[in-house]
Amino acid sequence: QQGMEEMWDQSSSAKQHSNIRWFREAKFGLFIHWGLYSRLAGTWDGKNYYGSGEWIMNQAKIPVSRYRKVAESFNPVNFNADEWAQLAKDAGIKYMVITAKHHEGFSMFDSKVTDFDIVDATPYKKDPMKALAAATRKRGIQFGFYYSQFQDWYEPNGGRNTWDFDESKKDYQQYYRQKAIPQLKELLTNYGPLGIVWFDTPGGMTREQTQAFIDELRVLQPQSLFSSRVGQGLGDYKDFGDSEVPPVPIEGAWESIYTHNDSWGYIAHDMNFKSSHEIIRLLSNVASKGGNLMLNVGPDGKGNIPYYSIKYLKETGAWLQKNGESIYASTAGWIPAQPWGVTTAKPGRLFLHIWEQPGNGQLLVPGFANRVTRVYALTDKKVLSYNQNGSDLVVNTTALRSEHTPDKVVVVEYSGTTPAYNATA
Ligand code: H79
Repeated sequence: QQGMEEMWDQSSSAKQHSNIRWFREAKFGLFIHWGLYSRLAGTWDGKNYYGSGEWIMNQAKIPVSRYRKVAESFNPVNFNADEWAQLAKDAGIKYMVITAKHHEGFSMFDSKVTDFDIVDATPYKKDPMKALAAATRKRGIQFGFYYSQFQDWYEPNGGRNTWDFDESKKDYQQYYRQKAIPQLKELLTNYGPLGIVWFDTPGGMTREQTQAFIDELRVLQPQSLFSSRVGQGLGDYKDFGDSEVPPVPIEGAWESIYTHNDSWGYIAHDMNFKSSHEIIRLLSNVASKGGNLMLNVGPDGKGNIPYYSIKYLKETGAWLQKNGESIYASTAGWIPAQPWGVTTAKPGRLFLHIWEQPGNGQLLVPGFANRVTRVYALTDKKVLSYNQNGSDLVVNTTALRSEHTPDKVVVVEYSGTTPAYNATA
């Protein structure tokens, strides 16, 4: 594995993983939280919990002995890998990351490391990840696993179960050696080439140990990207905090992650789904800063993706069908957010994502010094008139008015080199 250090050491931000390009161009990912918590659906002993469904074991302080029994009634007979992958495809999704193991400690894949896994502990007895890896690959969608590498509330030496186990007696290194690393090796061996390994909430390791942890896994799949939540400033791309978009464009590869409703894991009483309008604006907003949006859905314990997630994802896909040119493989817009919306860019073109059209139709693009050669609506190529006064560009958008989309895209073609980001525009 000569030359691997150059390939992946993001600690000096100038270096990039050699396989980062697909990720940078992808722009839209689907995150899936699915585990035993999905079967509990936010309710334990008759009490409803809010927030994050995947935290119910922690919130209700459910003892391992009782939590284990949840597996006996986890039987996702409606799970259909092709339907999930096709939904992702129809939504315009380019990569999918699913929870192989969340903090609850339950493995949603066939693991020889433990019997607390979907094949050994549930009546379902099959490995849904095998089918999903195949179904996504068939459709050209990059496939990846979320793996909670430190927290494991099922294991005496795993992170953060304080209600069953004594923190002071924990040996985290033993947990890493006996479960996390062997399971990650299973995931990196048994499911074909992975696009991403998505770590979360690191703990108990120094920078050197984190580096060694990465080194040991990297050998198995040098092409796979590791998320920055592996910890200690390492990883191949940057993940911001949950539901966070940076205020200004950010260099390098990065991702914002959002839930579709208010929870990652399925909660039956959480109906606060973002509409397709909100998703589309979130997507263009994140793209306008140069990043990817990975949007999460939480399938239920039977394997059904919630009705509103299907509906709004498909609507988002329909918009992307017509407007994807302004999103995929775009870079951050060099004009900052305006009262009417945001911008994304490609060489020689600036895309105006018009969320709110000015009442008189006259759209001001400040700080536009390059000579404009053509302005047109992206979907129907209808040419729009414009005026350039010094560095102000004013586009007459009245011809756009009949369209009712959450984000009407206008393309501005110009000559000259791509301007630098103009924070004051
Ligand atoms: O997988 C999702 C979260 O479960 C995980 N990261 C995303 C991708 C995550 N792990 N830790 N945290 C997020 C931060 C912890 C937040 C908490 Fe709470 C606040 C834990 C307890 C209070 C949220 C609200 C969860 C339960 C109530």
